[in-house]
Amino acid sequence: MITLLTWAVIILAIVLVCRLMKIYELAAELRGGKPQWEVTESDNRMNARLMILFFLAFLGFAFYHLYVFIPKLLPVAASEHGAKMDWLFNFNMIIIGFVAIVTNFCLFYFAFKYYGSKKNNQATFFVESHKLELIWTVVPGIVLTVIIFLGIKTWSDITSAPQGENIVIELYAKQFDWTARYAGKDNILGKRNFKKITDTNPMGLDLTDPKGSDDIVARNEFHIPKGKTIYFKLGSRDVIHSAYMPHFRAQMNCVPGMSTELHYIPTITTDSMRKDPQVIKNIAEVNEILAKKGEAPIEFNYLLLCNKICGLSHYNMQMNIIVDEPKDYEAWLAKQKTVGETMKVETAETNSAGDKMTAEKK
Ligand SMILES: [Cu+2]
Repeated sequence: MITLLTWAVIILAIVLVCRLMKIYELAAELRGGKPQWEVTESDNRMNARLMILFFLAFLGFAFYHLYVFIPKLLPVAASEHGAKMDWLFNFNMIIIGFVAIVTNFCLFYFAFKYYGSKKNNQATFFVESHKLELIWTVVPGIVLTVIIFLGIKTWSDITSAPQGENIVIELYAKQFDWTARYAGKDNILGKRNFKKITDTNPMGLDLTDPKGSDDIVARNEFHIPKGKTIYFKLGSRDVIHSAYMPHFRAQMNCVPGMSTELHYIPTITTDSMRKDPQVIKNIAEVNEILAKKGEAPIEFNYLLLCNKICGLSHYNMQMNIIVDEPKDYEAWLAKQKTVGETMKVETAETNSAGDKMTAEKK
């Protein structure tokens, strides 16, 4: 409410200043000053100086925000290809930034230099210059080709099937949560079929598929080992979701009825990332805000988020990713139950519940 009132006051103040200026001009005209429509050389000079002032203010504003917000961006990339993506991003931003500054400087500087004046400072006029046209076509052409080539190469490295040993994990999305399924000892995921979806089998796992019995299903959080290739297969049960793992610079759509994939090699464990100075600082800032709200503090975690607006609880569709040292990962994995084991327990439970009901009916 206070924000709304503040904006209302600012807008009213601007309207008031405009009306006062109008009254001032009309009064000046009545006193025999210059008519409103007449633009003098000093008006032009004033506007020319304002052009330069605007350019400098704009530049200052932009750099100030870069200075304030860059430290709040994501910490260092936690995957091998993430470092390449960051390099590519910075490379693009430097080119875009350089071109934006140069073109804006020219725009405002020429408006300043050639302001309307009786002095002879007219710009040179020429109809065409093939040489100039060639330069401004060929140079951007070459730069864009380099950018696109590097982008396509990095993209295909990430999305093509990985070379050598890897750990297959399926990320299964539904409104509104994630399930991770490890392919188990055989590293092959068992089949799933939407017709087999039930309350106890929300992924629709095909329990008759022998390849699926060693699969491991993880909810709430999933672990991956540092330094190993993780080969993600992505699926969705209902609408399009998008698996977004910002710390690893990875994102891919999850589309119902088809399987998409991507892979990466994690390079920093969760424990080491928690010791990163930028992470410590940013988490401290978040915890300060939480403390003011009377909420419990949080710890840094890598996240799997949904990055496709998929419905009402989309904002809350997330899962923690824990990057372990390989031996800790093996220890965690050894403690997990396979689909064969859990489904047997659940089937037994359902059967015994069913028996109970039949018994009660009798
Ligand atoms: Cu979503």
